[in-house]
Amino acid sequence: MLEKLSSGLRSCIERLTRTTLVDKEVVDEMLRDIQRTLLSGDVDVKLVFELCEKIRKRAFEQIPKGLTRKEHVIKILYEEITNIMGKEPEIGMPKRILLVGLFGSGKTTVAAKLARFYQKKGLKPLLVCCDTFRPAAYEQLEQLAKKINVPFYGDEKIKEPHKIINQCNLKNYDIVIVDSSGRDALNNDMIKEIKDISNALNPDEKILVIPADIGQAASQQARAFQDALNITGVIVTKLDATAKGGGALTACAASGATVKFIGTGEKLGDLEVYDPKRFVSRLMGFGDLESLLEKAKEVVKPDIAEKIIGEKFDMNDFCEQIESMQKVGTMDKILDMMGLSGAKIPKDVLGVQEEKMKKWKHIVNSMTKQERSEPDIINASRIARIARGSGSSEADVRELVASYKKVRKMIRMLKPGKFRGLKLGMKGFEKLLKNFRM
Ligand SMILES: Nc1nc2c(ncn2[C@@H]2O[C@H](COP(=O)(O)OP(=O)(O)O)[C@@H](O)[C@H]2O)c(=O)[nH]1
Ligand SMILES: [Mg+2]
Repeated sequence: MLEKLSSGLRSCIERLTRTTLVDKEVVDEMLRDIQRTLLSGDVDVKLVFELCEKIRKRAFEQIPKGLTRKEHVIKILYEEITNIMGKEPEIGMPKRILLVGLFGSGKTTVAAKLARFYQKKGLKPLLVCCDTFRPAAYEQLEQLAKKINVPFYGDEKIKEPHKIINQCNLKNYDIVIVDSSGRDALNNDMIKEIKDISNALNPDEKILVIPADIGQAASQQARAFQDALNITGVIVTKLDATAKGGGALTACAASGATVKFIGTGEKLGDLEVYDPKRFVSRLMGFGDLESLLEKAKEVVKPDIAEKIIGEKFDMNDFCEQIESMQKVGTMDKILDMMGLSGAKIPKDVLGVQEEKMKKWKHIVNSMTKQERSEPDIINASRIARIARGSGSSEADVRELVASYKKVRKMIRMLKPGKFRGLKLGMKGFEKLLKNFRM
């Protein structure tokens, strides 16, 4: 996600960490890099210059006790960038959410993602289709609802969306999420339609859905919807698919709108509560380690990663790890959160399916204790035995062993200075995952 912005910021920090003396010249050079990086990510020019001025001023203020100048500069860089990324939202437990936005912004997808999000919190959501404008809008939401096993309501015969709300029994649900029709632009027709729905629904949240690829134009769009419809927040979607995401997020913040969630992929699990601090620390490659930032000192210390990550990596670790990954998301996302997104993971390992996982579990169960802790001893005759014992084919066993070796190799290659010698054991991995569960 936002690879260019991220790699730009990371290389700034890396260069800074390599410098022995942080003087005015070094800071100026860093700021030039930051400017270039942010501007290429479609962040507003004025915002970028203001940011750099602030950093320049603060860089040579009195350094807090216990920090070096270098650590201090990294810390303010993080703080100021977090600042322009907006405020931490309040998510709460709204009872009725109305989603609005232009064509193709991702409303319908977000409706289903939100339903899944609240469902995971143990609530009973209802999805309602009030998009009477686009053909097949009804089926699209109905299918998504089915996928996540959430009740759905809609009526294809009704052409005035607010009447759908009037007809629908909203009472039996903890949270009602309403999808509405888009337009090419916010026009009077759309405003009236949304006001009518809003009067019928009386939503706690009126959320504007904005696709990240519009970049800094998000600011104008957010303002227009705020003025016309009093929206309570924004969801920025498609952050995975554009380099302009930083522009969109900073533009929303600049317009005064609060970004509540971000959409980071097409799958229904690809929705995150937007937390600017966490977001920026990920971009900057600090991983999601808040504590790490309380004392900027630790930013450049590698032992955090080592501390949270255990000692060994055998077949047991591998299986548990893949299982946990499936609960949380794909491994590239997890590595991204850890600030290790540079690591190349074999594609076939990323997409291990549940079915295969089950099979692999049987296979691992048929291994001896020694085979599990020292997978290198698994030779052809052992493969044949394991296949027989687990009721799978030799090819399956070989595939599992090969995948394990690929991941192990990847982990061993993770040694860009700060993560040297790092081995991903299950204990550390789980500790890490806990941080990311909502
Ligand atoms: N890559 C990516 N695609 C998304 C995301 N959210 C939605 N989409 C895609 O964007 C397209 C339009 O989404 P849809 O929900 O139908 O938009 P709507 O017209 O506002 O209801 C669909 O192809 C979605 O799969 C996202 O976060 N990332
Ligand atoms: Mg739609």
